[in-house]
Amino acid sequence: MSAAPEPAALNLSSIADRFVAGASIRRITPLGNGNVNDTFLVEPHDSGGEAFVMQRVNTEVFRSPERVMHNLLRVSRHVGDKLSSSPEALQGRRWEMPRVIRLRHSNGHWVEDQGDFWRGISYIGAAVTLDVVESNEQAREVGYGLGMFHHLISDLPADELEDTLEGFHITPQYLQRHAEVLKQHARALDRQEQDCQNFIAARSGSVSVLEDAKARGELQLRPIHGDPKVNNLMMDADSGNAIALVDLDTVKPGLIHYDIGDCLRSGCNPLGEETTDVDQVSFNLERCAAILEGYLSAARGFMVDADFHYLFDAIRLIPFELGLRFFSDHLDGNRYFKARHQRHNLQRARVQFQLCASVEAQEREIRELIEQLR
Ligand code: GN1
Ligand code: MG
Repeated sequence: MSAAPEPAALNLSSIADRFVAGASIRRITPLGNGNVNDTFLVEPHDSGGEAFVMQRVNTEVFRSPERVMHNLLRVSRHVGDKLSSSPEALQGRRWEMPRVIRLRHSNGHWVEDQGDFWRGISYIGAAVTLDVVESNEQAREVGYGLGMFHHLISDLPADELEDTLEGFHITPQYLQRHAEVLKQHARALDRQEQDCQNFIAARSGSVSVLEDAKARGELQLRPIHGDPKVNNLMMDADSGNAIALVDLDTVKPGLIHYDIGDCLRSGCNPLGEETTDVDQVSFNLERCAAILEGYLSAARGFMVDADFHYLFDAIRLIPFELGLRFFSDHLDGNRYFKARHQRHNLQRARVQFQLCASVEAQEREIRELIEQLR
């Protein structure tokens, strides 16, 4: 786990004061449950000001945080311009784009303090997030949210975004790194670890399906979110409508398939990715139908035949890839994903592999569903 100081030991107030006057701050509390960055909500006194989200970016993961900020600013500007010039894109619904907060005493957008990198982002109020999808209506909204986000950034040229996380979602590279971790791993694998290893070995021949399609020019690099799991979607507190996709660190050029696969692996797992009830994990087909319907209601305009052709592969691959990432990190001493106990990342890996197996067992039904929606 990272050697950076625990957030509790940090002087949060003095960092927050760089973004808004300290005297106006009522409290600072941890927000959400991200696996990589540390996130806080900074709330003002009743008398004024707006709440905002303050984050310490994990620079072990994001080696060039200023490039992450470049992407964030670029995407916010693009969507802001697009919404003011063609508001009809929103189909009459509420949509919010997180804004980067400027420092009080300079034109900068971040604070570097004792080797840490901090930034502020506007907080989207009157909204809730879900850790698991509980109904098909919610599933449809989750799909719509990702589709709308993709739609809004679909005309931003991918080459205007930096590659902030090299190798992110490139499954063959994770497999390669895993082989190295395994080689360095000193002790024998226990039963659960060996099951994970066998699961990976049995699928090592099919991990490059999306990268191969990209190399052949069948799939195009586009701007993507990178991490559209369900709890990164904000839903309007009254209507339940999806109104924003947050956590924009991983926005960069990629395949929309990574995003669709990630959204489905998160939204179609009713027990959630943190469950300890691994054997009960399954991929819910109804939720999948609803998410894809919602997605296409906003995104159909830019989808081409090849995009549909590789959808099933993405739905199978992304839970496999995340399981592989968790398992590698488990063997590597939990250095990437924050873990609350020694076997946490192993448990998370087993959940994703079980989900992947459930996708494989329903391949025919999922492919039929995709054909119907096409
Ligand atoms: C990480 O930190 P968080 O929870 O937003 C990870 C995602 C994983 C996710 C699994 C930069 O996201 O790729 O899907 O955990 N983010 C990064 O919960 O690796
Ligand atoms: Mg994230």
